[in-house]
Amino acid sequence: MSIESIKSPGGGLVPTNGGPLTEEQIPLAVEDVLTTTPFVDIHTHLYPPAFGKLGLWGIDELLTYHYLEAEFFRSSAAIPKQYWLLSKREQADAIWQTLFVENTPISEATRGVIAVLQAFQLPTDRAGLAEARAFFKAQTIERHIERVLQMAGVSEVVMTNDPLDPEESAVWMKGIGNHRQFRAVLRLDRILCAWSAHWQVLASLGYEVDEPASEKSRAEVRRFLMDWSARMQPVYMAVSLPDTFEYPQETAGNRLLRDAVLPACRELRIPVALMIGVRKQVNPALRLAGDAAGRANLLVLENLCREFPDNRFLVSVLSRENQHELCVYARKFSNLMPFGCWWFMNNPSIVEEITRERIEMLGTSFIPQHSDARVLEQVIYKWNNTRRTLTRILPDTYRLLSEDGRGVTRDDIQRDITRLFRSNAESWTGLHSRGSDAPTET
Ligand code: FIX
Ligand code: ZN
Repeated sequence: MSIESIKSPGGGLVPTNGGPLTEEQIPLAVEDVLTTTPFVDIHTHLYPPAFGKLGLWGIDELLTYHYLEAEFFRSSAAIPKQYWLLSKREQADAIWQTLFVENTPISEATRGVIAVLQAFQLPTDRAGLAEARAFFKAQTIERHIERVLQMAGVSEVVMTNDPLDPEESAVWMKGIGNHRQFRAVLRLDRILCAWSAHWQVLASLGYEVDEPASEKSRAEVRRFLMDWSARMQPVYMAVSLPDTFEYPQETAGNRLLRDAVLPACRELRIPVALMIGVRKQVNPALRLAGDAAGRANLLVLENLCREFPDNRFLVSVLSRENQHELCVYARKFSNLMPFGCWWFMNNPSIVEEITRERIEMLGTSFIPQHSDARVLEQVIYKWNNTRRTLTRILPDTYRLLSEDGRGVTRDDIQRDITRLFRSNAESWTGLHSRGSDAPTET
């Protein structure tokens, strides 16, 4: 006996017999498919247990997230210098007091902490953090990671791995097993954006490099990238670039991009992610919270996509003013894949604007979102926000398609959501490449 319909999370009945859905059934089916389809999180700053303290989790880390630190300094008389002298626990207490007790937590980032507490059935309106701290203290990280990713509806997260970060590279050099839910990325900001400050690290590791990034150097950097790729099996390489980034332009960074990074990516058949538009440390006193955004000249994309047709470029832009241009360039170059609503774009009202525009201009040929989570439990609220936004956008889109004369089935919706939140990322990156014989760390 075939099941004609299923109950959606909202309680309504959704036909599963492949027939066109009614206007009432479309939102139920969308909600059901969004809830039951595990997503791939293509950009995070999360780590599996093998990386120890590099992996941030728990209430004190959630509260001292740099998004909240930026908001804290706006609503308290605290001086950054004094704040940095406090312990992590004291910093978290100060932020909770200012943003959650003395003020209403209505910003995206403060609401996020409330949503996480709610998800673990912890009180959200206490004066102190004792219960929350006791709860997180009682968790074992392996089990907690599995549970949190399940709560977020995420099957795999992609990390951000800097081979020149002394703490992180020491872990990789020790040799760690693969974790089935964490995939690596070779993050190259130090090499491509600050070569003059970092080339000597490669030299000290035995690579014959020099400051001007000569031809020999570029070959040696390529060797460095291949060595680290063998160690990490990255699913892509990545770099964040300033709003002033230009290509072509005779810089050491551009020479290394052109002659080391792009050839290595072609050889490994993986894309490079360009995250464009950051203005680093406009207020250094705020440390990580001190970065800002600027409008970039996206002519760089035209030049790179045209000059390197055999390379694939995953692109995210930080400025709202660059979003439409990015969509237009994606229509011109099939080796360009827009991904995510990055950082200051990751606010529901802006995510909605960007995603509606992308659907209208690119159909399902883009990757709508990544969490950029720095603290494990953030994936819960960041993906909940995304699912909520898509629960608003997609029914509108399908209603318009129906009105225009083509019925929508549950299978159509499943195919589209799978493509947006899984298969675009899987087919574009090396996410599929790690063979089943690779040792897994359970
Ligand atoms: O460059 C990046 O990967 C950015 O996402 C981070 O540097 C930034 O600090 C961040 O956490 C944004 O959400
Ligand atoms: Zn990031």
